[in-house]
Amino acid sequence: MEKKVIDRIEIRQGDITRLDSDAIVNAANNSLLGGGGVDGAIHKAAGPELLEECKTRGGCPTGEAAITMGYNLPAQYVIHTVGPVYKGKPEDSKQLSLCYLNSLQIAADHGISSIAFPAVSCGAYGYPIDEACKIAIDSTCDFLKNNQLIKKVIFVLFSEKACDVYKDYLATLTAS
Ligand code: AR6
Repeated sequence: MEKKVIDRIEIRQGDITRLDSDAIVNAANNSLLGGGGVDGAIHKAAGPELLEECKTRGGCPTGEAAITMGYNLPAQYVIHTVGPVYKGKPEDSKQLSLCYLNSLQIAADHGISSIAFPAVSCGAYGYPIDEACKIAIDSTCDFLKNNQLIKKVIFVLFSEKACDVYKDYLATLTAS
C-alpha cells in the first residue's frame, strides 16, 4: 500500500466521544433514534439536540450514512452509519465496506478533513473484529487513494485487544 495513503491512517485506543476530529462516525441502527454501545455514548455526550435532528431523517438503510451536527461533542459533525448484523454471509462484508465508503464520501462532500471511526458492527451486531478490521482499513485505503481532501482517518478502538488487531493489520500493509 502506498505510503501517502497509510500515513493518513491513525489507530488509537479510547472513547470516540472525546475525539476532536472534524467528524466522528456513529455505529447506529436503521431507526437512527439511538441505542446502546457507541450510539448511546455519542447521544449522551452530544445532548438531546442530536436526537431531535436524527428524528428528521426518517432512518437510514444498512450500509448507508447520514450526517448531523455534533452539538455538545468536540467533533463538529456526527456521521451515522448502519452496519450489518453479522450472519457469516458474503453480503455482510459488502455492506460493512459500504459503511466506510459512504461515510467517507459524505465527509468529503462536506469538506471534512479528519474523521474518526469506531469498529462498526463489532459490538451488538457481532462482526468478528479481525474480519471487520480488514474491511475497515482496506475500504478506507481504497477511498483515500482517490481522494486528497481527507487528511486523517482515525480508528478508535475501545479495547486494547481490538486496538492491537488494527495495529497489526496496518503494520502488514506498511511492510508490503
Ligand atoms: N468509543 C469507541 N468505541 C466504542 C465506544 C466508545 N465510546 N463504545 C463502544 N465502542 P456497538 P454495533 C465499541 O455495539 O455492533 C447500538 O445499540 C464497541 O466496543 O456500539 O454496530 C446501535 O443503536 C464495539 O467494538 O455497535 C445498534 O442497535 C464497537 O464500538 C447496535 O448497537 C461497536 O459496538 C449497533 O451495533
